[in-house]
Amino acid sequence: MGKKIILPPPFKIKSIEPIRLISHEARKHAIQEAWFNTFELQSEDVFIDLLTDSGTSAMSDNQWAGMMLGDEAYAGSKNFTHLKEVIAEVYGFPYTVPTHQGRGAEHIMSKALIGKGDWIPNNLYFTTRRAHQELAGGVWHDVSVAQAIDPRNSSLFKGNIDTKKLLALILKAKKEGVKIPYISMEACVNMAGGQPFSIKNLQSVRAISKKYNIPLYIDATRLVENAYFIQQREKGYRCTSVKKIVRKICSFADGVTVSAKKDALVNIGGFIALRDKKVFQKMRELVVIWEGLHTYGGLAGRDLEAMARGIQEMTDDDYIAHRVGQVEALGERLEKSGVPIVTPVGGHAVFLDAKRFVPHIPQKAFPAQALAAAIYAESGVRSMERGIVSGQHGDEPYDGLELVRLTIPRRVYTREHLDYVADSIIALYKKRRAIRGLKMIYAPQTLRFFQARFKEIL
Ligand code: PLI
Repeated sequence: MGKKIILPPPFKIKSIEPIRLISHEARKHAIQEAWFNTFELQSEDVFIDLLTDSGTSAMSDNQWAGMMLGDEAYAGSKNFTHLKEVIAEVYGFPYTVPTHQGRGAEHIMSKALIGKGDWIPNNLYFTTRRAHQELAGGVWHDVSVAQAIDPRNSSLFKGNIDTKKLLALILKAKKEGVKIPYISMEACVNMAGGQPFSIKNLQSVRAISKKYNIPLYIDATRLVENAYFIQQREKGYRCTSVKKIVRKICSFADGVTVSAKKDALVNIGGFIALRDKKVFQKMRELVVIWEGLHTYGGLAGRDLEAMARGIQEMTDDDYIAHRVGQVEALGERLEKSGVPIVTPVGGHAVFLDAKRFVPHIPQKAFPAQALAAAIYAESGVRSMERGIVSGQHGDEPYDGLELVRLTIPRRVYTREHLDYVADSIIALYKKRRAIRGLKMIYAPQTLRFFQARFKEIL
């Protein structure tokens, strides 16, 4: 048997942006200046930026060409008409509410649907989605499968909802007279490591949603990656295109909220798409107050056009296979060298398991935060903490995941870039005992990970 031929990216590079690696001394100084929080680093000091896949995609020549066709009319932009048509074709929803990004959509949806004291079942949580549910007076409830927070569990669909937990919550809510305004299901659950749900699970959740007359809204921010995993992993979908799977998933939902900054290959943008005309009317009224008119939602006409074209490009089977393949290849290299990661590798990122990478740092000394800072100082690679700093909420006890996310922007880095990332992390793993824990010296009330400040424990 010959060596497996790895296909190169299904695109070539037309425009470049120079990057540079500053000295080790300068990096150590930069991370101290940033209070050991990678969100506070200056982008110029970063060599390879794996902070996020959000808004960091490289747009295609087709998208840039579309930017020149921006219809900047305040009302009724033709780019919005195009966007609506594309969303109806790809996702299958008749009504679209544009927003400036995902959290704008989450804000409008939460305000439109949630009343004080309502319960919202979620498969784990995403930071901004949960924050908006709670700001609207709702109570977040976790109905994810137990495997979601087990970094070593090899289940293929760790993004599934535990239907028993969901049913129990619905029955409890009925008994206590509490309303459940909708079931919230995230595709490729970010905080679990980018883990997908299966169509089979989605169908069971839909059956429950129908039986109890509770709408189902999907966070479809990374739906294409979820659809790709279904194609590769779920029985019966190997020969179905990703585009068809996306449409099938949406056929089981009442609507979606989307941060178009991920799957949809744009630097800014988001939307809600849905079936219910009455709910749409309500959201349309709200969007005018919080985002902008219902035909631009805080975006320029050119942004709407780039988003419409990105949505058309994102379901290309060759593109998505390469995108997820790049993430998997980085994960494989790290895993082969013994670096502890979350498996199976998710769709958008490789997650390092900080509890095993730096076991000498107790959770109260923020192991994932410390590891993200150490990776930057070692290599100039920027990553993100996804552990107790991002996950702990108020006084709630927290004993869940302690991860560092190496997030791969779409169509931006080559195999050489990712080889450098792997080599640097493998080198750091060999001297991991030298990494020190941190002390938190400042934290904002909500979404503290963005701005929290730390000092090294000497
Ligand atoms: O960053 P926004 O406001 O466009 O989107 C918010 C948002 C909603 N849902 C999910 C699953 C997300 O991952 C998400 C944003 N994620 C960011 C910024 C990330 O770095 O993962």
